[in-house]
Amino acid sequence: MDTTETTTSGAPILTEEEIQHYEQQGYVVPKWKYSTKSIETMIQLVKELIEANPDHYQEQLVCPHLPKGATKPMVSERHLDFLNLAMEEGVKKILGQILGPNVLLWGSQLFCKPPAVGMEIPWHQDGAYWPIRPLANVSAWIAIDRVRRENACLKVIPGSHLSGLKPHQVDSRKNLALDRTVKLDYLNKEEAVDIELEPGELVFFDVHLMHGSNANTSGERRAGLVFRYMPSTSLFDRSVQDKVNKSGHLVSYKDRPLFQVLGESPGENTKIERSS
Ligand SMILES: O=C(O)CCC(=O)C(=O)O
Repeated sequence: MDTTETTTSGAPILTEEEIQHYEQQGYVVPKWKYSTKSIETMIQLVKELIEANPDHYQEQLVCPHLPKGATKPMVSERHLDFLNLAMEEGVKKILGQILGPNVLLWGSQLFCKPPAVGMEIPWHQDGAYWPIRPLANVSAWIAIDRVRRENACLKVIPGSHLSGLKPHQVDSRKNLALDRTVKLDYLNKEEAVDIELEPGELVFFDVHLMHGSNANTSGERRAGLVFRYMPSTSLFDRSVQDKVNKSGHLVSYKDRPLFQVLGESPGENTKIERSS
C-alpha cells in the first residue's frame, strides 16, 4: 500500500483551524499531499518538459498544462498529465473549502531552480496584471523536490494579503525570474516565513500574499509546480491589452483556455474546456 495516499472521499480535508489559518495568514499547508505515484509522475514530467524546451529558463515554463504553454511558446506533450495533477480529488476538495463551489483553472507554471544558478524571485504579490475581475485567486504551489531554506524555498509574509495590492516597481537586477517587486516601504522582511516542504506537499496561498524566493546557490535542485485557480464568479477579462514582456514574449489572455475544476460557470467566462 502507498502510505502517502490520502483518502479523498467523505469528510472535508481542511480543519476549521486550517481554514482560519488561510484566512488570517493568507496561506495554508494542508495535511493532504500528493501520493508517491503522483510525485514520480511530476518528476518525470519535469524531466521531459525541460529536455523538450532547452531554450527556456527552467524557472519560466509557463502553462505546461497547455500543449504549447503560454507566453514563450513551448512543447508540452504531456499537458494532459499536468492537467490531471491540477484536478486531483484532494486539491479539488481543498479548493472547494477555500474558494467555494465554482472554480476554474486558468494558469500554471513550473518554477524549477537548478542547483547553483537558480534565479531569485523578488518579493511580490500576484495578480496586479492578471485579468480577473474582481481579483480573486488561490495558487497551489507543489514541492516536487525537497525544499528547504538552503535550496531557496518559497517565503511568505503572513497576513500581508489583508491590506490589498501594494505598489510595485521594476527590478532590473540580473538573474531574476520576475522583473517586478513590491516597493520596499511596504515590505517587512523580518516577518518572512520559510515554507519548507517535502516532495508532494503543497501550500495554498492567496493572490494578495507577498511572497518570493532566494537564488538557489545550493547543490540541490528546487522544483515547484504551481496551479492557479479562480472562482468562476469572477470574470476572466479577455479585453485586457496584450503586452510584450521584457524578454520580448507576448503576454496575452485573449485565447487562454479555462478549465472547470468545480461546479458551474455563471456564463461570462467564455472558452471553458472540460478536462474529461
Ligand atoms: O517558486 C517560487 O519561488 C515563486 C513562485 C511564485 O512567485 C508564484 O507561484 O507566484
